[in-house]
Amino acid sequence: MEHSALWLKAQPLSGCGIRSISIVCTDHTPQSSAAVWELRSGLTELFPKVAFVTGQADYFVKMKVKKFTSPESYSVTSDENGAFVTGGSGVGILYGVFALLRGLRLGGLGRFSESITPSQPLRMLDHWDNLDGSIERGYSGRSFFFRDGELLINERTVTYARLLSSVGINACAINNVNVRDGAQMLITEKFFPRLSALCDLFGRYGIKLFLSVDFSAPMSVGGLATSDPLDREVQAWWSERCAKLFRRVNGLGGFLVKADSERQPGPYAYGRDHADGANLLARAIAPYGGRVIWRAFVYNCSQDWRDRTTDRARSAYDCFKPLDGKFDENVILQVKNGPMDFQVREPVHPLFGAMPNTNIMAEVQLAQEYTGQQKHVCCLVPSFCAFFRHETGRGTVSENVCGTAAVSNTGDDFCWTGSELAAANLYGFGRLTFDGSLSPERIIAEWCALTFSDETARRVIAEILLRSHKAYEDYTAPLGLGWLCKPNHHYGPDPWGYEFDRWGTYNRADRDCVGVDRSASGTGYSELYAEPLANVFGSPETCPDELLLFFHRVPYTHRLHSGKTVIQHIYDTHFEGYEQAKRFAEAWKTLEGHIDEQTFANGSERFAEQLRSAAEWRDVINSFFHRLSGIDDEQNRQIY
Ligand code: GCV
Repeated sequence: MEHSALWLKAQPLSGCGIRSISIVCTDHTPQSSAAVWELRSGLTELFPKVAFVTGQADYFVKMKVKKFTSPESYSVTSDENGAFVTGGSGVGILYGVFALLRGLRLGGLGRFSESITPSQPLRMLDHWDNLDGSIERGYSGRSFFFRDGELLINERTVTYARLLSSVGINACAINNVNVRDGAQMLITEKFFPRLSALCDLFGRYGIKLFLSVDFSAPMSVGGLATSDPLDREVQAWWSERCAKLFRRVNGLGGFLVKADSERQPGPYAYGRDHADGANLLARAIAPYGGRVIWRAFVYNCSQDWRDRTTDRARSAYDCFKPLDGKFDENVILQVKNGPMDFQVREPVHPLFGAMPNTNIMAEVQLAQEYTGQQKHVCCLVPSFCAFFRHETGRGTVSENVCGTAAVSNTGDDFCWTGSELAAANLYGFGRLTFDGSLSPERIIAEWCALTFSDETARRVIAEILLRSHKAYEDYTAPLGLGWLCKPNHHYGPDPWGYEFDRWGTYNRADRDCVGVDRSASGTGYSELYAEPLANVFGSPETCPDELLLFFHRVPYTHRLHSGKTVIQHIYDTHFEGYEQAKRFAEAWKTLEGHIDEQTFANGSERFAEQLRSAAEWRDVINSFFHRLSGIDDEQNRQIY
C-alpha cells in the first residue's frame, strides 16, 4: 500500500548555486553504509540538479568514526561549502547524517553545528500488533508487520526503519504484549528467516528488534506440563529455544513480557515472584547479549468495587518494590508513566526513583487510547516532556531510567497515524528521548516545518498542537479523575461505565463528594512517594489542582487553589474545552489552499468528529455532576 514519507519527504532547496557534491566516508559498517545512502538520496532531493563527484566539489561531506562517550553520539558542523559528520560508530554517523539533513531542510545552507549524546540509551517503540494483522488499540488501519499469520517485509518496512532512525529510535518490539498466538508464536522456526531479514534491515538503521513472548510458551509451544520458572525442564526448554532463535536471528535484542497482568500467564501461578519469572528468561538469553523487558503493569483486574482498601494505583509498587536488586543485569523493568493506565492526567508512577538497584525504563502511549483515539487532536509531546523532567524526590524521571518505550500509534494508513497530526507525537517522542534538552515548542515547530511548506499552516498547526492536550483534558476528565470513558473501547463519556466494575477504576462520586482518598487516611498510596512528593500529594491543601481528585475525596464545594469550587471548575472546563475544540475546527478551515487536499480532508473530518464528541463529553459530564450535586452553574449555562 502507498505510504507517506512523513517528515522525510522531499523538499528541494531553492536558489542555491551548488552543482557538485562529494561524499567521503572512512568507515565501513552496515550503519555507515546506510548513512551514505541516506545522505546521497537526501542531498539529491534537496539539490535535485547536482552531480555527485569524487575529489573537488562545490559542497562536500566527510564522515568518520571518532572517540565519543557513546557509540550513538555524533557531531556535525556545516557551512555553505560543506559538512563534517563524526560519530562514535556507524550508528553515530547515521544519526549525524539525519541531523545534517534535518538542519538543511529546516535552515537551508548555512552555519550549523550540533554535538549530541543521546539522553536516554534505550528509545523504543512497542507495537501491539497481532499476527492476524489487527492491532490492539490501533487507530491507523491494520498492521504493516503482519498479515494472516505472516511477517511482512516490504517498502513500507524500509521507510519505517528510516523514519524511526531519523528521530533516534533504536529499539522496536513488533508484536502485541498480549500474545494470543499460541503455537504460532514468533519464536518458532517458521518465522526465523523473515525475522532474520527484519533484524538485518532494522540493524542497518541502528534499531534492535524485540519480540513479545508468552510466559507459558514451554506449555503452549513446547508441550510441557508446566511453565514454573524454577522447574529444570522449563529452564532447559527456554535455553534450547533461545539458542535456536538467537543463532538463526542474528542481532535480536530480546524479549518483552507481560506476565500476571490482565489474565496473561505468569510466575504467580506457581507461587513464584516476578524476579523468578524475569530471571528465567534473562538467563536463557544472556549468552546472546539479549535483554528481557519485563512489564510492571501488574494489578488485580477482578476487584470488587465495594472494596475501598484495594487500590490499583498501589499494585505495581507493592509487587515490585520488594524485589529491588533481585533482577538479573539484563532485565529491565518497564513502568508506565503513571500508576493507572495512560489517562490524560495521572501523577508520576511512584516506582520511578524507588528501585535504585534495578534497571528501570518508562512506558508511554502514543496510540491515543484514552486521549481521543487519533480522531481528536491531542499532542502528547508537552506532557512527555513534563514527565521526563518531573522530580521523584530522588532525581528526575529521566535521571532514573535507562530508556523509554512508547506504544506505537502507527498502522498501514497512507499517513501512518490515522490523523496526520498524530505523526507529531511519533516524531516528538523520538526527538525528546534522544535529546532531553529540547522544548516541546521547538519539537513541534520542527515537525511542522518538516511536514508543511506553507508558513501560515506551520503557525496555525503548531498553535493547535500546543493547546490540544489542555483542551482534551478540559472537556473530558477534570482534576485527575480518570476513567470517565466508555468501557472496553474507551471512546466517549460514560462516568458510571467503570464505577461498578472489576477493574479498580473508580471515581466514587455521590451527591456530596467526588474523588478517591489515596492519602494516609485512605489507601495510603500518597505515602509511597519520596519526600517532598508524599507531603505535597498527601494533603488537599498542597496537592496540585490538576491531581486533586486522584488523591483526595472532597466535597463539590471544596475550593481549589485557583479560587474556584470543584463543581464550578468542572462546569467551566467542560464549556471552555468545547469552545477550544470549536476554535481548532475553525482554525483548520482557514487552512484550505495552504495545505494539500488530502491532508485538509483528513483534518476536516477529524475536527468535525472531535467537536461532536467534545459536545457529548461536555453535556454528559456536566449533567452527571449537576444531577448528583444539585449545585447550579454560576453562569446558568445549558446543562441537561
Ligand atoms: C495490551 C490497557 C489496554 C490494553 C493493553 C494493556 C497493557 O489495559 O486497554 O489493551 O493491553 O493496557 O498495557 O497491557
